Amino acid sequence: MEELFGNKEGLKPSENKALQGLYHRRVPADRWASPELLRRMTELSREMNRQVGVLVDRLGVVEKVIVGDAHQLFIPDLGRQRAGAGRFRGVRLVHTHLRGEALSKDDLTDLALLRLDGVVVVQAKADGLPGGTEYAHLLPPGAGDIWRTEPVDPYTWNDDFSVFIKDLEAQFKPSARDVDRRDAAVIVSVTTGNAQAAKRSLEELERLTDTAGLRVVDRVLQVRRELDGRTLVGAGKLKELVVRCMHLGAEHLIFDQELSPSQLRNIATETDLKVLDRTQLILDIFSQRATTREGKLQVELAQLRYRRPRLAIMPTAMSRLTGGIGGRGPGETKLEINRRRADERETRIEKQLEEISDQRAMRRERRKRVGLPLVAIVGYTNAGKSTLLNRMTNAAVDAEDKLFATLDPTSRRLRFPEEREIVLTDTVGFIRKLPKDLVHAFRSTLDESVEADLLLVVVNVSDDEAELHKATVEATLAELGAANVPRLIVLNQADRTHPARLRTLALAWGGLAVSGLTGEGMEALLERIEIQVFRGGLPRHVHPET
Ligand SMILES: Nc1nc2c(ncn2[C@@H]2O[C@H](COP(=O)(O)OP(=O)(O)OP(=O)(O)O)[C@@H](O)[C@H]2O)c(=O)[nH]1
Ligand SMILES: [Mg+2]
Repeated sequence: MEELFGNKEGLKPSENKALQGLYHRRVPADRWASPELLRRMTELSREMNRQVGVLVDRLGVVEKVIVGDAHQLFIPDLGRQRAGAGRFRGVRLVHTHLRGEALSKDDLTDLALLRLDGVVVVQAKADGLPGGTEYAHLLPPGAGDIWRTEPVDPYTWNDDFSVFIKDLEAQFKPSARDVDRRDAAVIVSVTTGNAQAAKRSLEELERLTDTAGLRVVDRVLQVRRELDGRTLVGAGKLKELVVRCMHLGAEHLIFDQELSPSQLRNIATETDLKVLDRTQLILDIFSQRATTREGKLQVELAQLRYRRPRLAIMPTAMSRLTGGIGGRGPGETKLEINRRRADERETRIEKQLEEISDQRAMRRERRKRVGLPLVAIVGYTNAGKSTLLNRMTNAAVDAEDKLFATLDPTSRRLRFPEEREIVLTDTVGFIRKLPKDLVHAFRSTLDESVEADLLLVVVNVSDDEAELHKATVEATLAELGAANVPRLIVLNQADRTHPARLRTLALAWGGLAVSGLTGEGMEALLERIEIQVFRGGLPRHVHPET
């Protein structure tokens, strides 16, 4: 016996059996529905005073029979089975209405959110025969509207369904001109505040998405008076987003705001898309880029912590919620484990990280004993920290126009006249809304900056957002407990900054203008470092050699 779906409460055994009988009906593959099927459905519907529906697949087979009450019908969970990005579900819903209602908002929502091939509604007349009939389907990109409805005569309706659906899907397919084969993503920001700031942050999210290996195909910014507690964006917007993703062949929906565990769950289950937030994206980038054992452990720890509350709320669907991007990264396979194992793993990593951190501290001690002051290069991601290290020490650290190019800090010795030396360390960049767990997971790496004798705070002053970047860096340093470490502001990328702006900022911040790329200002910078470290009183940790 095939299973019946929906609201089965109060169904008599005979009614149950009659409904089961619908599983034996077949629709010709090239028809939306057959007059016989429609008639049987309206008949049953009228007898039971309930809506009756069937999901029909592309071969014309009745996949599911659903029963509702007099007013509505709930479609059961259809799982994630779809032919692919930008494709439809492969089933259409055919169902009855009892009170002459036209296609309802619910029907159209199902159409969009479930990506049904189409929805057919047929009125069950008082005598049990089919009355007014209508169908609806989603519209391809550029049609101006999300969907279209069309009335038909249930007795003579002979539109070719298989041709129709093939055409429609072809119009939904991302164009073949697209040579970029990376997975497509739609990025979204919802704000109750300043739209301009949100837009900038969204632009940054686009760069992050790109770094993570996804292709941004659309950006959506919604300004709302209030955030929606359930799904962050409103219900209408969410529906639009799903259709947008379908039009563009995007499987990923990425939010600039951190989603609460329940928001993540709600959006993921309602849209059937891979849902990520900024935090998860950053974690994903980190997991792709970490190379040292320490870096990998740190990322895994942060991922475990991010996932824990989400694991609790949705224990069975973890891979779907937090599979990240293609499930890459060091910790990825281990993340499928259950919660208890996750806790154990977390404790183990914390211990291992402690050991590594101790070794690091010992190395620092040793350096201090031999009298080597430590200078750390800190700053917003992509500010030019690694370029500066390379320029100053002839190192060959990877420097590129990418967010988070550096994850594992590199240290180099730098000689000054009179046999004096410092150790110069490159560090992980900071970013706005940097997840707290990540900051803490990277504690041991970032301790390099906390314990430094001098911080070179590198700011890319050619960026419109330089002020915000600097403030973000200061805030993160304070969070790390490095608020009181002496610092030198480095106004980097001077070569492509307007001189007037350069002067204003240099005055305001008391910093030095340089270019890591051209080397301009380098001598002055070295001199300032020398003065601060060797002449402006002894470095914090260096004891006089008597
Ligand atoms: N024009 C110009 N470009 C620069 C300068 N300094 C760095 N860049 C460029 O900016 C980009 C980022 O430089 P990186 O040195 O990788 O920046 P970073 O701060 O180490 O970045 P992360 O490690 O990703 O946080 C690269 O494309 C550099 O070539 C500069 O002074 N002038
Ligand atoms: Mg770098």
